[in-house]
Amino acid sequence: SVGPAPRMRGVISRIDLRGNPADPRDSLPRAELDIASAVEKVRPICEDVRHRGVDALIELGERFDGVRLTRLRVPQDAIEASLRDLDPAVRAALEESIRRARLVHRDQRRADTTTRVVPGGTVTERWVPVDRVGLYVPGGRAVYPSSVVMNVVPAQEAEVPSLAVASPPQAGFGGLPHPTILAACALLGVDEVYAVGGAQAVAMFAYGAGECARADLVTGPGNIWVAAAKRLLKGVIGIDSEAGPTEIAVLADDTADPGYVAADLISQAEHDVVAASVLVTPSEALAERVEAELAVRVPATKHSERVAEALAGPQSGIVLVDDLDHGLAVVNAYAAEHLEVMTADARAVAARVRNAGAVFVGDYAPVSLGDYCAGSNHVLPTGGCACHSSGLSVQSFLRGIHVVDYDRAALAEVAHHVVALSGAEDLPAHGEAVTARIPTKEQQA
Ligand code: HSO
Ligand code: ZN
Repeated sequence: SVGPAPRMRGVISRIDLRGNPADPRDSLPRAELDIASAVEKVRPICEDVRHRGVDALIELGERFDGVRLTRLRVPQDAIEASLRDLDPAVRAALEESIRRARLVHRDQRRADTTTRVVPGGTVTERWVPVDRVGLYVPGGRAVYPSSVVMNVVPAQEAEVPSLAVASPPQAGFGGLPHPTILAACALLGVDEVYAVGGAQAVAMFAYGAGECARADLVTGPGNIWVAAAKRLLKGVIGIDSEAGPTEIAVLADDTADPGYVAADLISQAEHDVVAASVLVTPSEALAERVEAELAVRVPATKHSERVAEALAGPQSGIVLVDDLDHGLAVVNAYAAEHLEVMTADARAVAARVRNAGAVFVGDYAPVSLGDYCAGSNHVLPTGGCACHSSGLSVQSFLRGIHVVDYDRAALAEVAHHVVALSGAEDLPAHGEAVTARIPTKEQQA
């Protein structure tokens, strides 16, 4: 990095970009994840699943999850039992989360469009769901029934006809995936669930194995091995994104409540020691007050060690900027997975954000609302990918098929242009496919 050296004061470092007109990209904190070398490690695993199918999956489950299964598919009665045993408050919350996500995702469905290019010549873009999707749900420290909701709801609203979930077997639960994962599947009406985790789950969906037919697309978060398998098998199977560690950026001025800012920075740091929490502010006074809040709140939170490590890491920091315009340039360069805007006239400032997975406007839209119950999706581009990619949506499960429908007169009208372009590209047989139908004047003579 060519930027100013970060200074550590207390729980989080400070990066002073004031009076620094250079491209902020070079000075912003961001961890690098070495997926490329993980790809080499998962390659033999994926090959093994490809060639030996279920036998390989059973051996890999024993090796990586410490459970030797006789059947990978979770029996229907185990899925139903998990729902019966689910805490009623959690059940009610999941139901509300599902209801809100359905409202939002249903509205995302695109209508087919038909364009009449000329009389007798139309192009229709028809949106068709993929035939089958595999949804990966992690099961280590991160047991997130909310992620089941965020993956399954858009797939269902896209009307994907066949949908399966894979989640690692848990030794503590008789080799089944975590019961809250199974309960979320039950609430969503998902009955095809496999106790398979990690890179091998991605390979199972890509190649098919035993009862699990191959899928066209795999979505869902995961650790570095899952990300590596997605990168390796992309092409064999479609993927959503590689989903790196969670990030929150907050753009705030001196009108922001430092307690809210600190709580939100901590909330995403709670995910992982490599999670990123970044505050961008033109206000040194706010920076100081947020640091003071962090000093009180970090030791008091349940996962304080993990949070402290994430906040102290090189991927987190408080970035001081000249003014809000500079702040916007910085957050746009950073392209955070989640961006909160807590400034005067937050809505107008948020409207100027160009790069972010999701934007949270004002004091009452913390990221954790979006994680669970806003109706928005929480599977979002990380690692700066928000400058070219979107979060998961109904669109992620659809393909646009162009349907070209021209009658003879419409083809005849444009025939000479096709012939001219085919000649220019030295592909005369392209033109001949047209003149076979519509003889040229010379052919007619
Ligand atoms: N913030 C995470 C999603 C999540 N949070 C799941 C809690 N549970 C990545 O967007
Ligand atoms: Zn979260």
